[in-house]
Amino acid sequence: MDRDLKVYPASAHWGTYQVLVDGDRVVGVRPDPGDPAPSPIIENTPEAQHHPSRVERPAVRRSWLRSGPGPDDRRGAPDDEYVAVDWETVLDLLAGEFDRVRTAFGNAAIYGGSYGWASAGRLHHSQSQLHRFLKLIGGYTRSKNTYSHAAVEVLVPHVVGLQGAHDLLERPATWEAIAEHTDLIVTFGGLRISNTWTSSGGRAVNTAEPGMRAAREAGVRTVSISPLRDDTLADIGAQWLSAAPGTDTAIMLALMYVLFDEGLADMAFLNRYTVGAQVLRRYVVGETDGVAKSPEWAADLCELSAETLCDLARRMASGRTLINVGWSVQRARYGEQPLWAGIALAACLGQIGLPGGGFATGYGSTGRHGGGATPGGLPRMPQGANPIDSFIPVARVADMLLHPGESCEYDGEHLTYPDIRMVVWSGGNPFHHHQDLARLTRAFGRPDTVVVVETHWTATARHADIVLPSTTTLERDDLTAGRGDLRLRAMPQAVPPHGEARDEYDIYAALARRLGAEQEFTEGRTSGEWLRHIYEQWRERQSEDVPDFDAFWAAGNIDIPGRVCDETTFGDFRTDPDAHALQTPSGRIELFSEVIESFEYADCPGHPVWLPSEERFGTQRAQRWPLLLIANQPSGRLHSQQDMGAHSKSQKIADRAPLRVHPDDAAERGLRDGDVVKVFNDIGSCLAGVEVSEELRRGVVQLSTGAWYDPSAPNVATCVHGNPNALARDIGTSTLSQGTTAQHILVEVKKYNGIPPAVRAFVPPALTDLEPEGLARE
Ligand SMILES: Nc1nc2c(c(=O)[nH]1)N[C@H]1C(S)=C(S)[C@@H](COP(=O)(O)OP(=O)(O)OC[C@H]3O[C@@H](n4cnc5c(=O)[nH]c(N)nc54)[C@H](O)[C@@H]3O)O[C@H]1N2
Ligand SMILES: Nc1nc2c(c(=O)[nH]1)N[C@H]1C(S)=C(S)[C@@H](COP(=O)(O)OP(=O)(O)OC[C@H]3O[C@@H](n4cnc5c(=O)[nH]c(N)nc54)[C@H](O)[C@@H]3O)O[C@H]1N2
Ligand SMILES: [Mo]
Repeated sequence: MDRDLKVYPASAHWGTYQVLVDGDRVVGVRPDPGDPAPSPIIENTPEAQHHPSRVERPAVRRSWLRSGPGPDDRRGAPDDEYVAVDWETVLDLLAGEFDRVRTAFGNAAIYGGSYGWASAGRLHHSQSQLHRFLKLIGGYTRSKNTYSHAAVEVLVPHVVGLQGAHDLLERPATWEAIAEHTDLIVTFGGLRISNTWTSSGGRAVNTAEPGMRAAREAGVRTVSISPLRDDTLADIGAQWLSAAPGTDTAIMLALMYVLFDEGLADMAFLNRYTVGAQVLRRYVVGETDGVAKSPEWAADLCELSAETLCDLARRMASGRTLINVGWSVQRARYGEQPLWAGIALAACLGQIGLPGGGFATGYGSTGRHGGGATPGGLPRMPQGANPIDSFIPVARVADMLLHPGESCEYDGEHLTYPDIRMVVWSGGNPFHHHQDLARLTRAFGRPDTVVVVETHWTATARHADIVLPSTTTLERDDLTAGRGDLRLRAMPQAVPPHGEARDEYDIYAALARRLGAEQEFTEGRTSGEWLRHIYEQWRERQSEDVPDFDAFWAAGNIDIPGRVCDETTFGDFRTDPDAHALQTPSGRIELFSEVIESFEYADCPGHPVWLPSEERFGTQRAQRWPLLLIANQPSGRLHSQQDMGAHSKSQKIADRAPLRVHPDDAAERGLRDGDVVKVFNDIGSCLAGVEVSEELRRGVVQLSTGAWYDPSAPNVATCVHGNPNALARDIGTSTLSQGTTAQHILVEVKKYNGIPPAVRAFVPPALTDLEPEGLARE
């Protein structure tokens, strides 16, 4: 069968694999023979590559073409029409619009934050191309931090310094070191195996799953604090503590209480390596506010018994313990607190800086954690400087668009939202990733012009005035590696571009030409010449001998030189806290931060505290919306990418995203496997398909992110396909980091009676050819 098929190596954020090509078409995939634990997500690729939802030609919204730039609340209307335009015409139009906006309003009126994961590939990385272009035409308003872990990025540098925060994210101890040294992993948010299938840039081989298994075989025990049993692999035998979501900080404070109370806290460590331990201790034992953060106190909140918490604290103090805070836990209201309390708890145990012990964040969140580090960097497109200093914290995008001129507090800064006239998005899908999607639609109605560069007609593309078709990774030559990866891999083009799709490099080069910045953008190189150039520049920076580009390309991959496999984070600091002082004001771990205290934020004071989120069991809000929806990462794909692919499709129930419901909650509502339900609250609603499951704690329902937003039947639901962000509140973690809080959503669920409307998310909008009267405006 394979005889006539060509086989190409492919790399994606979900790993490296092979695509099977018949003529111009991708007809199959198979795992890379060298990958011990390939991900099933690769199965989505063949269908997604040639799907009717691909953007085939440049398209312009008919009403924008007719009426010109301006606010328009019909952006995103399901019945909106587009006109197909040839490349030269659309590039002229778009260049004219860039010029109009920068001349009339200044470059800060262009929002180019363009958050999103795009595709693997160091040269054709979508945001890198866009940002380089925007910087060269005068700059743009940018976004700071990520949806993934904004609270880590903003809070943790205050607590352990910038380098410390960097090391936690980029150089955590390897799984091998954990296997050798760790007795107990206590992980808040599990170690979700499907999350380790992906990491930015992809990985040459998936080492996380084998690493976890090897650690188990070496005797490492795991306690998983999580609402889902299957957040850990069944066969690593983790103890599952199904705490109420959003109560991790209370649990950690109670564990500290036991350590202080029973004389198990390492006072010598606290004195030598931290500041603020006494402030924290007084708070924990109740001297500050009259509330002892005892196990009994926490038990009411987290719904684990006081005894369980006492036992856990003693176990943690009796051996080498690694505390891991998954990123989900901070993707919630007051998400800074479980991070800070987790660091404080690890400090009380006195094991920070010991191999296999201390604090970590991100094991089980991506495949990269525990797989080594590449401090020598990777090949990259030069980025240049942004002449404009306007920015927003990334998850405040709807606020910015809706409230120009209003202020936003963030990490000690007073920001003023710019008046955005033009939004340019490439390589991201805000109608996947942002919260309160109906509100986001209103926000997208405000600018004069919205431009989206996409491979597919996502909901975001359907909110754009100008849609430009991008090639996929299978349609261009590139190279990739993830951070900490074993090998740099060639990604040769496997099939011709779909329709009229172009590489983004060529799109921005053509726009730069029209805007007088061509030479600066291209530096006289084609994309093929750039590929060679960024490789050779990287090669020169390496201290070891590395093959030249031609040898690399012919070999298909090379080992990445200078990889390090760390045993521990903060090892040097522990050895000598003066010579290796942290980059904090005190040089120590700040369990109390004068800087944060000085901001006077009620939602993030100067030391870790219990702040009760509304989005929790037992709150007033929960009386109306009694089920806590966990909007975690999908196991069937990366975010919204390739949602139409075979593997993702195989998980749908009645064409919709699967909603897992505990048997008792299902019985109370008369729900059975396969039912279509409406999930709703005061923000919005969506339809989903029921899967009754004992893998979750009672009261929790799970609806992973990434079903393409489908607002085509607004009388039935905000989204008929099952995107949880139709129901998520658009509110920041706190004033400090303003991260997204979308992991937790209080909802109610009821059976949908009757025939549910068809899912139309993957049906592209009506596209007609430009009429003879052309571009004349009414
Ligand atoms: N409720 C809730 N919401 C969440 C989360 C959550 O836990 N709960 N998690 C959040 C997190 S951690 C993240 S990181 C975000 C992720 O949000 P996003 O990163 O925005 O999600 P993706 O689906 O990966 O979007 C990438 C888009 O880029 C497009 N694309 C791929 N390759 C190319 C290319 O080469 N060129 C161009 N132009 N486009 C390309 C894809 O078609 C896709 O539409 O979601 C966040 N949203
Ligand atoms: N297959 C796949 N893998 C992915 C992604 C994807 O889209 N698909 N996205 C990638 C990205 S961009 C990121 S940032 C990471 C995110 O990595 P994480 O944030 O770690 O992943 P999530 O799946 O959102 O959450 C993991 C688990 O945390 C648990 N949890 C939720 N709330 C709480 C809580 O309050 N307390 C406790 N103790 N546990 C809780 C849930 O049961 C959930 O399954 O994943 C990456 N990996
Ligand atoms: Mo993320």
